[in-house]
Amino acid sequence: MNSTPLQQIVNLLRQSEKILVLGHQNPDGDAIGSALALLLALRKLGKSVIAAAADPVPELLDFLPALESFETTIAGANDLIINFPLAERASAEVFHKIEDGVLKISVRPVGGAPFSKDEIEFAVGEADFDLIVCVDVPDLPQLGGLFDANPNIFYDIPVVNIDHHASNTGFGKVNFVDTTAASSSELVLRLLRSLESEFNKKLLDEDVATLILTGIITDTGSFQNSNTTPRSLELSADLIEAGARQQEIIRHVYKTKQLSTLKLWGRVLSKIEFDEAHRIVWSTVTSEDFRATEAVETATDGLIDELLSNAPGAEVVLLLKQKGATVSGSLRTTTPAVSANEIAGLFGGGGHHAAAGFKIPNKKIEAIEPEIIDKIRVVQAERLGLLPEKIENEKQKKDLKKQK
Ligand SMILES: [Mn+2]
Repeated sequence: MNSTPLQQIVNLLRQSEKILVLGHQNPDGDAIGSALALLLALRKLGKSVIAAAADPVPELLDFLPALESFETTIAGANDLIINFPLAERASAEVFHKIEDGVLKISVRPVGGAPFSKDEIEFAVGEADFDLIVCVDVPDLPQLGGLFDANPNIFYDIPVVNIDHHASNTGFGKVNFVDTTAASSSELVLRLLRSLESEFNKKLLDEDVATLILTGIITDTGSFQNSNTTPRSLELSADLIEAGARQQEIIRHVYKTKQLSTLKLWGRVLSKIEFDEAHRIVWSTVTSEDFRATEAVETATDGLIDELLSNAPGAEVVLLLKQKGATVSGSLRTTTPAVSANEIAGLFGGGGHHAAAGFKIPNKKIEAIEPEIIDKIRVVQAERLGLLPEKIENEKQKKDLKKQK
């Protein structure tokens, strides 16, 4: 086949009627914006579309259009589903145990009468799709619970892979992967333009434009990160012309913060550390920070960009977060000479050249922070030509700078 990935995707979408659009777990503005923009556009073409990611939409993004169509589960092909119509009951609790080789499920009404046998309906789950489109997903395990619950559908149903991560594994039947794009949303916009000319139908309305612009704005840190390209600015101008609600996006994503979030950011920014010689800036969010401020986990969204803007002279910016038993790291680099993707790779992670991340299970930040910083120091020392025993010496450091 000598057609481009974009043409192949257009053909697959033309042939498909029931389409599943998936974003990565812990979905961000780019994953959600891409998925919902595609969902709205494909529905305009008469397709039946479901969009999903393994985790709910962060509170920050609850202004986005079409959110009611964003699911956190898809019915598995092997699932037996039991429906309990709530009727007058407020809610219900579910308990289960396995006893003598029998799975026993109890359903207890909350407020209202007990359930009776004849109220209950049985159904069989079926993953009834003829095409899967993954957006902003570097590899299938990044789909999280959606992949774990339905691994077979990714072999039975053709998969389209639309992404911009440098670490993308090319897992699709068709791979539209462009690592020079600042966001997956930009790639979705290019796809929508192809679909518009192919079907001779306008797909880019105000809601679709707002969703795509959200992806671009969140992945470029509102055009502040070094991954911002002339193309992302051009496309954003087109989107605003098409009616994208840029002020609404900025207001929700950057200007509205809960008190608990401000307290958390204050704590994290007050313990910011700067290794001037190695040009590394970092800070940490410990379990104690979350506990003391009562902030939710998503309160750290955007915090790495705040570190970045508070770190002139830094080439590597790192934020370490404790999430349960796991330490997760977000990395940004400010010069093309240092790859965030490569540094994240030292810790089993990956991402883009200027932005990447990693996860280290079963560790406490306090225990692992020095080791992580030391490894990054080694990378920087090598690149900057620093000799380990001399870096504490201010004078020599300045001399080194002069020589550059
Ligand atoms: Mn992205």
